[in-house]
Amino acid sequence: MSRIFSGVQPTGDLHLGNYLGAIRNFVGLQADFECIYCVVDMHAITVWQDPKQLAPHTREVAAAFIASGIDPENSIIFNQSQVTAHAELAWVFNCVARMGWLNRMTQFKEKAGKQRENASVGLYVYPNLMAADILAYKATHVPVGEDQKQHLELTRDIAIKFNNDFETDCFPVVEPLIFGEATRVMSLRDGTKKMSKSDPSEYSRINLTDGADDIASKIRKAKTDPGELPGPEALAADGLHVEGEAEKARPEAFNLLSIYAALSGQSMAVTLEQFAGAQFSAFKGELADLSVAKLGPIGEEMQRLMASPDHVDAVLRDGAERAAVIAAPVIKEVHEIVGFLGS
Ligand code: AQP
Repeated sequence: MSRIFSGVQPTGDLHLGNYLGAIRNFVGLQADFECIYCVVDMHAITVWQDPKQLAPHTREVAAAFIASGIDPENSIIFNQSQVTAHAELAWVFNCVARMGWLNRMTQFKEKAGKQRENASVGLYVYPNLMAADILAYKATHVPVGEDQKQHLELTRDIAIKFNNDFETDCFPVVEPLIFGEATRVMSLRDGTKKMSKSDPSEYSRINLTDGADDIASKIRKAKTDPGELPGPEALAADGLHVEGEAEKARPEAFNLLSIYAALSGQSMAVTLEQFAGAQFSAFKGELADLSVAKLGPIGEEMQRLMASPDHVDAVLRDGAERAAVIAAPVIKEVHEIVGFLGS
């Protein structure tokens, strides 16, 4: 059976982008794959995290996984720092990956920004740890949002170089799984920036734990433009996606429409047909109702789970034990291949 690995960082309030770009897709994969879903707390500390908040944030991601429909009996849910294989393999990959490869990573450039000299070394080698997360389990498929595609390509490069350098077929070449509508959800305040946990504006994102009033008010205040809603004429020749120039001209409008399409489960073409020529005020009302209907039950279940931290911690402990059993022979194999004495 093919194996899935994916992770979410416990860096703050989980939002609609994390849900539509990642967590929602994790749920459906359980029927066809052996799934390992990780709360990547070691990735989180590549930028400063308040130690008092890291554990509650870790539980929040685990709660979001379970509340969204990931079954901890079948799938493995755990936090990364409980399984030492991630750090061990990441060191080996630090010695396989090339500086030139990491220098090309756009996420580092975006996150480090003008503070490059002051960024942590961990942030720079973040993609090597991500490769270790995936390959410690020899996962074959990785569901990610569009924004993580470049890191996944680096994982493939590391696997290929490791196999070539050591003349082995130890690691599989992983495939990204990128899903349908709204794989990149943008900020509600600026349609050119991705919706993100670390955006200082609460109004830039819909949190999974937001109540109905907050969801409605954030959508009501979402940035739009003075026009009416576009129709199917905005579609590209493939009839499926929005044409690039049209999207660039009205990023906020298309972001809200693609959120509607993703939450309703209908295509962008049908959504454009439905709202062609409508006023934003009417559309926003429908989007708010749909968002509350889809996210409300998940948020309530998350709150219920987070009120029982012992239960969530037990799920994470059990998952870590099961994950460690899968990773142990892979680490042993890597030690032997590299030539470490005492393997
Ligand atoms: N805006 C987004 N649209 C679609 N998918 C998204 N993801 C994140 N933001 C969006 C997907 O969520 C998964 C988990 O992301 P992460 O928490 O590991 O890291 P991130 O991509 O850095 O997420 P954030 O929210 O932007 O966090 P911060 O602010 O801490 O950096 C990934 O699969 C990602 O693609």
